[in-house]
Amino acid sequence: DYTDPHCSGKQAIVHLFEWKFSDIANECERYLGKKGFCGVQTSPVNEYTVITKEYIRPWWERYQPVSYKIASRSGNEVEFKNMVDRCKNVGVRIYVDVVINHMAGLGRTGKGTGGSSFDSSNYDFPGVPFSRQHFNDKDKCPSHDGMVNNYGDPNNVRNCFLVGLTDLDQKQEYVRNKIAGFFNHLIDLGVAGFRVDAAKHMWPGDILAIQKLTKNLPEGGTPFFYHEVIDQNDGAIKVNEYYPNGLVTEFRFCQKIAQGARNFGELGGVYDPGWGMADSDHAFVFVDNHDNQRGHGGGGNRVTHKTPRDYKIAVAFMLANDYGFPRIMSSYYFGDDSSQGPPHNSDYSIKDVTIENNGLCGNGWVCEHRWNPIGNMVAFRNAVTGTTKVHWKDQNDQVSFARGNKGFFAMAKQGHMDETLQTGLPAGEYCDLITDCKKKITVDGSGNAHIVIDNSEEPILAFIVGGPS
Ligand code: AAO
Repeated sequence: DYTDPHCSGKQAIVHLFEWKFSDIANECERYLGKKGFCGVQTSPVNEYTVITKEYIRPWWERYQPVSYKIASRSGNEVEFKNMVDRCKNVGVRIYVDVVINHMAGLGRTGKGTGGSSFDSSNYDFPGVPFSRQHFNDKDKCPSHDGMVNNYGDPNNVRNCFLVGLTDLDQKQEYVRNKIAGFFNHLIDLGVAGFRVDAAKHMWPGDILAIQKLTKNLPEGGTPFFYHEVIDQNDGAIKVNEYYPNGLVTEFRFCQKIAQGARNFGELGGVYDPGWGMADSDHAFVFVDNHDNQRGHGGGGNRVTHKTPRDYKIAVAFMLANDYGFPRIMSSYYFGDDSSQGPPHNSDYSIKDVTIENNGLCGNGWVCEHRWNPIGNMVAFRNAVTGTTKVHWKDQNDQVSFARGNKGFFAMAKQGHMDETLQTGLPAGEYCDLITDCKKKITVDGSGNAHIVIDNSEEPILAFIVGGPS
């Protein structure tokens, strides 16, 4: 079952974009474990190009592999293993972003982050090794220049070069075995699954063949796989082609939740099956990702940390809602420059994530996952697993609903909510998760409660059966 994240039924992961392994391990121990996070998605961990030509050390250099050695700006294999173990000890699993569609871009040459030499224009990657014969030939690619340029043609999307990245041929047994060997190595080190980068640009059957060569986890079961496929109803590739392979990213959710956060009247329709969106059991959902928060990968007009109030609303709603498997984005601050890499020291080593007295992060790290309406909603998502939305109410840019008889959620974009609402929950006194219990809510014998939300930066309220008291 490629859709099982192997985290004891927990329901949300966080992408600690560009974090060092040592900081991820610290975060597992000091925050993520306690808050009930299922796991962490890391940035690519295998050796890649060191880009200093047109830009110095952009974040996207990590998407140009040189070998499958674990050697990145986040750390080496020893540090990686230490992180996996320390996180696992507190119930948090590691999912690795794996870049297997291609190797480095044409024209790049030199030594990678692990010291392996390479020469992309000659398709020479001795660190694997891969050579010319392992890459897609121009005669298989129907575009004139060998580049992906027609999203209406699957042969073009999958056999040509994505933005000049040397495209591996996953039909070959040799290539499949090298990739599966990389996955198996990561499994031996204790990871629980993979985000498959650029899955849209590989044939689903080829990816599945690689998944079948991949070993089970030591505790049993196949690893978790989620596939990056940007399907915004604008090309030939559809998310449902990837259902046999596991979960698939649902980028239309990013569009829908952005509209909903801006106009609550649209929140009821964030899952729109008529628009081709993946069913809940296959959808991997997020408000923004490391690409579209900065205009890459079909981005634009997404809600991000740059508008914190809308962002908290969007992510809290995603977690309260009953659609898909959610990933929370955790970013570093950046300006207009969409290539800007992570906070770094003068030698370009990545800066530590520091934690301030207020529990938020310093040194340039945003740490959205530590914002109360985000981090504390993970407990809500876990508590309401298996229930559906009931008692939905939606008027005047205010929304409220219950999840079965397990949790109640409300938020008010405009004005002040002051209403008696049916919560569907057993009588009792409950703690508001968003204010860390500063607000209490009393549910009476008929399930009603008086709900008050002020017009604040965090106009959200949520409580669960079995929550803190
Ligand atoms: C860098 C340089 C390039 C250089 C290259 C090689 O920027 O100039 O040619 O190196 O030297 C990341 C960066 C890239 C970077 C790359 C390698 O984003 O800028 O290139 O690392 O360093 C497509 C893919 C999707 C991909 C996305 C970025 O389908 O898989 O592009 N995402 C992943 C990663 C990403 C990474 C890679 C893949 C590569 O998450 O970080 O790239 O490993 C359409 C299509 C989408 C397509 C987008 C963007 O979107 O549907 O499939 O994504 O275009 O090309 C409307 C539509 C929307 C459409 C959009 C744009 O919004 O609704 O669907 O217009 O037309």
